[in-house]
Amino acid sequence: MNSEMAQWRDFLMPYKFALDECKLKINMIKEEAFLSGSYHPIEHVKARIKQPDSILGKLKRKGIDPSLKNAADHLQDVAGIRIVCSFVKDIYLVAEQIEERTDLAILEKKDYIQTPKPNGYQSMHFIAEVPVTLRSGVKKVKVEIQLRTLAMDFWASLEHKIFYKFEREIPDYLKQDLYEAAMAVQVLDQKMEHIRDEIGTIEDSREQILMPL
Ligand code: 0O2
Repeated sequence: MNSEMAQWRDFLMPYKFALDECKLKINMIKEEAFLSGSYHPIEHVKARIKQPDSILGKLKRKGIDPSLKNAADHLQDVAGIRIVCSFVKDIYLVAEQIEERTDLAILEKKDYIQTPKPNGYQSMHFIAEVPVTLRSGVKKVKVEIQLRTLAMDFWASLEHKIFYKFEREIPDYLKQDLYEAAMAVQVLDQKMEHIRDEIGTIEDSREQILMPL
């Protein structure tokens, strides 16, 4: 392994461990609800570490000299975890549980559901700080936690693909279509939540499995 690769490996390692810790905590929220037979608001969870070329590209776009030190100091989303829920209310329920945890610190919260971005993007973002125990001691590592509904996730993943396909310059006619689709996502989320509220709690038909301890 050359020295540049070794530097990246050492840089990314704490982010990987922070992400592992974070996944465990989110899965605990999910499993606790499931195993105790109460309503479980999380559909699925995905995690990713930003690739070196994306890290350097993001620094350059921000007008910051692309170095590992600057990535650690200026980027908050080298490690990212995405929690996808069925309903908007579930997002706020999970967000509350995350904020109440004492094993991570919330440094920042952006509510793009209450105030969507001008392009229509909706999600709740947290920047969390997770303590990671390394051979050299405890390091506090930042992880971006995104919470979305299934419909918001559908929109954001398509918009993301289009954004990259057009090299970050989405043509106006598509911007308009995407904005209209984002408005449709809002309406769909409201309608689905209304239906859910009408019928009351939704029971999960899956068998409850007793986990071996
Ligand atoms: P990628 O490729 O997903 O990693 P900041 O310095 O905090 O003001 P930043 O980091 O852009 O700026 O913060 P923000 O707005 O919280 O966005 C962080 C991430 O949220 C993005 O990471 C995306 O994953 C997602 N995101 C934000 N806005 C949009 C959007 O308009 N559309 C989509 N599809 N995703 C969005 P990256 O590094 O931009 O992208």
